[in-house]
Amino acid sequence: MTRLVELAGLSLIGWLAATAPLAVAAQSTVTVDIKSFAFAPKDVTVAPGTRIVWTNRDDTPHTVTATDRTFASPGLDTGDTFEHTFTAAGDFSYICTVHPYMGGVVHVRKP
Ligand SMILES: [Cu+2]
Repeated sequence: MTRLVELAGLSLIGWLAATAPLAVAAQSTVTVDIKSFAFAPKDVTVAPGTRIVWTNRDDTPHTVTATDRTFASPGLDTGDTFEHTFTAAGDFSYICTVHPYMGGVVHVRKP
């Protein structure tokens, strides 16, 4: 009988392990590199709730600054990252304030 309870306990743990990651996997992450004075990729299309992580791969400081200022990074040195989670659908353009010719767009679309 004890053996049966142990087996039941193990299967419950297995069930929790199998289902718990699904519950926390709702937020996905997309990465954008900042390199050679450009955002790569320049355009990304994501679902609402997606987190975007930008990483500066240049030896020059850059920023990630929304043109409507809804998000704005500090100056990012080499290897620094900035992240923003997009909750609402829409098109969100951004630039680097140090080099305003550097631009990118995040398209947030419901799947
Ligand atoms: Cu820049």
